[in-house]
Amino acid sequence: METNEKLSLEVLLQNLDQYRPRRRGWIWRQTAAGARGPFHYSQISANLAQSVGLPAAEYFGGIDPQPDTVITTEIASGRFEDDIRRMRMAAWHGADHIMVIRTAGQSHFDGLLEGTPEGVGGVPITRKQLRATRKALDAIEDEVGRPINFHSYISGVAGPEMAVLFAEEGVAGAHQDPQYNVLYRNINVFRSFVDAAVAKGIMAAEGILQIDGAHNANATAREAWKVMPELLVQHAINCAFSRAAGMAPERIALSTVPPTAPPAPSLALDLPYAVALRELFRDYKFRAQMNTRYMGSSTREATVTHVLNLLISRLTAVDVQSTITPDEGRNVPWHYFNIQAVDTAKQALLGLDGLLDLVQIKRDGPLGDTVRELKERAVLFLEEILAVGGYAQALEQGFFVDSGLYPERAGDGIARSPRGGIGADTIVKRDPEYWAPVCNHFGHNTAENCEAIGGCTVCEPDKIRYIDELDPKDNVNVRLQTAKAHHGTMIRPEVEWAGDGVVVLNLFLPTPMRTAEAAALTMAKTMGLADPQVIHKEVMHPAEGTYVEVKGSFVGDVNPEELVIPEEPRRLQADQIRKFVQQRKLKVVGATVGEDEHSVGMREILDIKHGGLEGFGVKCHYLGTSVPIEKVVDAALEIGAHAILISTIITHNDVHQLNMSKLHNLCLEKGVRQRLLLIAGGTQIHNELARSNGMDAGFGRGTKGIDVASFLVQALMEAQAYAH
Ligand code: Z97
Repeated sequence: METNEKLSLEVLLQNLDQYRPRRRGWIWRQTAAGARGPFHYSQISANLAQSVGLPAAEYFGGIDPQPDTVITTEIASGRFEDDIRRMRMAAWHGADHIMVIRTAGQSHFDGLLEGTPEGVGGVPITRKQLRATRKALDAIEDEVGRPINFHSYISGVAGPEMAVLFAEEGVAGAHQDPQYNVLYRNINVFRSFVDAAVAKGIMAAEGILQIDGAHNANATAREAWKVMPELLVQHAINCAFSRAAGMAPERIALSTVPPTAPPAPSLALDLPYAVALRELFRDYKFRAQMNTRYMGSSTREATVTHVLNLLISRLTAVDVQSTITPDEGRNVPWHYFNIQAVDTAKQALLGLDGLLDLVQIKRDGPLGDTVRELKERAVLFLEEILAVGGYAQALEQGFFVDSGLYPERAGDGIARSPRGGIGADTIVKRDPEYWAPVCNHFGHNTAENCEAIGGCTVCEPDKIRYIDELDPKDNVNVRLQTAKAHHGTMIRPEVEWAGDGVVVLNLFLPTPMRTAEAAALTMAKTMGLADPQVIHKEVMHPAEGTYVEVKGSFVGDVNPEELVIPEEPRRLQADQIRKFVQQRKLKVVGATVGEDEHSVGMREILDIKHGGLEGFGVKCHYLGTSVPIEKVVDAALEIGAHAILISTIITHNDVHQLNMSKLHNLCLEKGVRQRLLLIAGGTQIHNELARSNGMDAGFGRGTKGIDVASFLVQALMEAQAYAH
């Protein structure tokens, strides 16, 4: 795959029947503490071969250190052909754990599907979709030079089949927790645990990392900060059950979540919880996810919560850092929010590098007391489960997802009958003659391994029957054709699917909220956006105004062939400029010329404070405003300047053009034009205009000191090369 070429879906979809995953099982990052640019880091891993660094990296020589923690992105557009492009962007920003959530609950499917149907609720997990995605990830990991863990969910009554499919197709991580099925998907409790044993046995054999589902209690409970004892209990149940099914502790990751978020005093509640959890489950891995329960539609607020959660990750332990997107609270996550959330994690983890070498968690005082109390509450909870007769009875009595702080009960828990639910009464006793279809099957198998059946599909992938598509109308080829017919090579904005046209407007409207909302929608329609919807609003003041975000679809297209793209000015690196300036001892003279009293523009370009030429070491002689052209040239000659910078704002009767020409001609007359670079600036100036009036360059609105400095250095370098 070429860096400057788009991923080709056509190539990707070819010969999928012959595709085999290049490896199986989960891969961790290796800590590689050391220097990156001017700094030393203690919690980083190897650099990527190619990547996109944080925006501020430009001040530090373009470094892009990678934290030691695996970083997750959750992709959920519902169309794998679009997800794949997003994965590539995420990997370049530092994600190496790609979780694909289906927009339809996968557990609502009672069996495995083939092909890539979209149906009503998004593409379900299918072999074709897994293969195409894993194949794309192979190419992406070659590009970034780091293994990428591909992840999905093993849930529902087809869980065991899904586990086999994942093993066959090289899926490296999966959510698996029988409690999830029971509580949130109303699957019969016995069926769920039997299925889980089978799925976990296969996951264990393949080295697939498991993430549990405890965090869902926090995401669901009414007063979610009170479920802390229960979260500990849910983790304990899944860990113990997983160990019994043959999983190694280093392949079991607890899905941890700080239970609350500001305006709650979150650290005081979340940090003791995190400490208690890590102490109780020392042998296990931690997948840290941000709090999603108290997330609304403000991306700013969600990002702050995420960063506070990242602080807890660095204060305790984290092996996998999740990055829920900051728009999770209001819609299906969008491309750029996935990437921004990965950057938020990378940025905060790097910023907090070595935190525990600097500060210590204070055990005596409120933290230690709460840690002890939480553990006691959790142990009492487990004892009560035993006292009422076991898990099924506790479930029936609504012990779980109750919003009381245990042992209090609010009576709002999820109650499930052990005799009810999906798949009730479907468990049959295994025949003494049972032959398991695949190796590492949980429980009794007449054959020791698959040799007796001539190899299973996990060991002999050629035995897999690959079905490309089942539905001639609902499949990826049709979707790609439709997208192409609609958009071809035209450019359209997108946030989720190719050519969806979705854009967001940010508006401040000086009216109360209700009026602002209606006005924003009218404005979006006037701008030509289809289906406008208000996706976020915030009162700035009840009377003075409201901030509104509106999404809508841009229905036009832009033809890239017809675009007039101005030549990109070449900007040099600040260090490169500084070095050259120092060697050549660059001097310039600057003035606002003619009868022009404007001074701000020229001074911004010269002064050190806002990144002007002085900051690069250029000696600047500023002559003031309304300076005659003759005086500017004389001053330049007197100090031996390399360049003259004139500023001209007033354009009445084309005086700006006259002044530029005058400067050029005077330098010619004096025979010094060759040794002086002439530069003009001002709001009405642009490069072509300046050059047509004898200048070497012209700079207009938005110019920064570095633009002028880059030009100066490049022009002098070229002159030097020419002279040689
Ligand atoms: C997370 N942001 O990263 P279905 N099993 C478990 C789960 O937690 C889930 C599923 C299966 C979240 C991801 C919530 N978790 C979303 C233990 C879902 C998948 O089979 O599609 O219904 O659910 O944990």
